[in-house]
Amino acid sequence: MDYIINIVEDLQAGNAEGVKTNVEQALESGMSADEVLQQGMMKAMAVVGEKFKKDEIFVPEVLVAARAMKRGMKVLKPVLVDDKVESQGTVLLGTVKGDLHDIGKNLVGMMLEGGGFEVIDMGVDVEAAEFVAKLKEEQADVLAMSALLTTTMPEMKNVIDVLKEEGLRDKVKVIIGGAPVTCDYADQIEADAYAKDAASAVDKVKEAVTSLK
Ligand code: B12
Repeated sequence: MDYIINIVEDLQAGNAEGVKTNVEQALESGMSADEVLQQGMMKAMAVVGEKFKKDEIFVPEVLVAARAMKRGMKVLKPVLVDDKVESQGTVLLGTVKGDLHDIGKNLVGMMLEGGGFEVIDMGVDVEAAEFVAKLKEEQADVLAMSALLTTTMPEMKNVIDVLKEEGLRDKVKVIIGGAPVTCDYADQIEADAYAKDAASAVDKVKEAVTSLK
């Protein structure tokens, strides 16, 4: 359990090497990747979010915490992603235009890969036209968009509108997520699905792909 306490503390302090070492040791001690993620890294990031909200810490501190989170995720990735699974379909993933948050998106990508999907990650700040061009090129089954800012959520609707204009809307399933996004919002903008976290994203994407076949 000490490893978890250390992960929570090191992540908040932005100690990437400490997070890496403790994640490795926690896994070696027999803890599951999910326990390390939920009880350690996600818990610490939630505290960072709260402190940021209350102006107790600022962007530089959040950035180093985010870097430490990514370092820990790098250790977890091979455990979460089993590359022996046969491909279940292709998912195009990205954070929408104007938004630079990618930790949650990356986690969703990892879990989808772990669930057997081929994931094409377009990164952050992705323009609608870029999503559309890539969709045409790759003929992906699912478009998964992330937004962490209330100001960038409307960009998800914009992407869906562009898909409609391009005649692509019925060829791809759209799933959306991110902290401010809700199921109601997904209905409102006519997305096909919403998931609140990376684990449920895998189930939702599986359902979506099945309904395409
Ligand atoms: C880390 C962080 C940053 C880092 C991002 C680093 C990075 N590489 O991602 C930095 C410092 C760069 C940053 C910048 C900013 N941030 Co910021 N940030 C955060 C913070 C603290 C944590 C986000 C995070 O990584 N959480 C951990 C991950 C694992 O959770 P998650 O992203 O929610 O993802 C999960 C689910 O949402 C879901 N999910 C996510 N994406 C998807 C996609 C799909 C398809 C699906 C199905 C599911 C899904 O699954 C994930 C895993 O379970 C949040 C606080 C919070 N409570 O969210 C603020 C927060 C999002 N930021 C905020 C703000 C205001 C900003 C800035 C505007 C600050 C500023 N003044 O400059 C800038 C904007 C920059 C930009 N243009 O994007 C606000 C947003 C307020 C709002 N309502 O819009 C928040 C909520 C903080 C706050 N309470 O004020 N930020």
